[in-house]
Amino acid sequence: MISAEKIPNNVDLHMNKRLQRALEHWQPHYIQWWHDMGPQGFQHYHQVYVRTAVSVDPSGWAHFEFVRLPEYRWGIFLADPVVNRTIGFGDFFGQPVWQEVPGEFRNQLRRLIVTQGDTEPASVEQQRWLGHRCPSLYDLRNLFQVNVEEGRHLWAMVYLLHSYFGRDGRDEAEELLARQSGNRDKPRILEAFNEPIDTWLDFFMFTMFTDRDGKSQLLSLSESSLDPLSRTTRFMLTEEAHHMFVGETGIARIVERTCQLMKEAGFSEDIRPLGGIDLPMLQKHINLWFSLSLDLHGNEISTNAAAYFANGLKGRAEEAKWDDHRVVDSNYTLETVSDGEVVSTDVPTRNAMNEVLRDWYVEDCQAGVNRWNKIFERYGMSDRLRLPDRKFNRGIGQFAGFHFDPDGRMLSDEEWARRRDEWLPNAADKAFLMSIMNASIFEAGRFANYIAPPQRGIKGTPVNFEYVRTEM
Ligand code: BYC
Repeated sequence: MISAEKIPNNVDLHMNKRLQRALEHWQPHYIQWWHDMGPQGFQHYHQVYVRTAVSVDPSGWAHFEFVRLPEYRWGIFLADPVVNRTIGFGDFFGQPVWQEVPGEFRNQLRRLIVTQGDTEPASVEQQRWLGHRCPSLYDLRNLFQVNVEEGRHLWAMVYLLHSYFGRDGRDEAEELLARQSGNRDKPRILEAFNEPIDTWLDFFMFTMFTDRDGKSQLLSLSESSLDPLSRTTRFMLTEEAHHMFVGETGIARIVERTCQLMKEAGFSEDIRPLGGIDLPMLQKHINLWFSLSLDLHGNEISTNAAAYFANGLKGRAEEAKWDDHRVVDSNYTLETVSDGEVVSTDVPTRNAMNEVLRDWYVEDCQAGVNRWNKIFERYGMSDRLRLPDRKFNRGIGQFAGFHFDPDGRMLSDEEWARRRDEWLPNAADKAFLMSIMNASIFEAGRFANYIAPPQRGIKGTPVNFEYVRTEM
């Protein structure tokens, strides 16, 4: 039985019989999915110190407690309504926002919500074995926090599907539990969500770069003229911030430890014999996850994106910062490939909305990389990490099917095949990472050799707090 008391919410679930009935059917399937595809080996005998959203006001929503993961209280929350909110962009600019889905935009909106929803369980699936190689209890707890919140983000999208899309929505909600990351017959929709995440370096890069795509996409959806979508995604963004914190500080702690080990090794780069993660390895993983996450923004030139913008369904990040909200007759200059050469092309800006959002994303990533580079400065080292050119290693869009080096120089197929391993992780890199992550560290306050401890614990707890407890 669905009990509104057990499901924290601010959508009057106790009065909404239709939603209760839909959830009654879906929720047991969700729990089964969590058991089958959620964190493996940590479902029954572990209590995890996690935060649960219990309301949307700043003081109430971050409630911390020890819970068994399958008993986490996944809830449904919308950010508070903005009084007299009007549509902020596109052809309907200035009109009141919609509280219901207009029939003519039903398919487009459903597609956006399903695509967003699909990524959430996908990421949990990708990360489900990581607990067995955790670098510390602190990191294990952070992994599970991210996982349960991705689960909640799935609930958020399912709430919209159940409430606004009738039978189709209920079918789509079931499908969200049926597709599986990496499954050949029923893969997840977007490619980066079918890549395995089996090392902690990949996990931190994923939460840095791919969750940041989550941030840019959620920011653009939070501008939507469909008010419930806007309010749902606005609240999701508050949780997303912690996921990026996990990624950015995770890599920062690895960089810190790498600098320490390089110093110990007499400023040699070769710290693999000391069990450390060397700089080329870090750079290769940046190259991989940044390029995969660039792909998630879609094609540079997209009539889908133009239609989403025109209809007010999906805007730009921080739309209020722009002067022109209709964008009817401006052009955007972007790079494409023509006759085997990179050329500049002007396209109507509406058709370039995926690229406009990608610009925002690249800038936000660059700021994070700059913060990592400060660590080298602190150690008096001249090494630096960097983002590759956005044409590098692309599988979606104008540059898919061509090869570029990290500086954006076009390469022949042969040159790419010869040099690929300089820029992207290969099997030997993976094997090395697995070798230094072959055991989990479950001792409170201890950290794997390749990563520095964090500066502080979660919610004022000491770093040696027992964040995950085993019950016998
Ligand atoms: N992989 O016109 P285009 C997150 C398809 S992450 C495979 O560019 P559009 C999170 C596309 O479907 C954020 N296929 O498409 C992070 C289309 O197919 P059809 C997720 C792709 O629609 C970490 C065709 O190519 N949120 O939250 O303008 C952990 C034409 O492309 C890909 C969203 O995605 C790809 N990467 O743009 C947990 C927001 N890219 O119709 C969670 C909602 C494109 O020709 N989604 N295609 O068969 C959207 O805004 C848009 O659907 C996209 C694509 C930006 C993804």
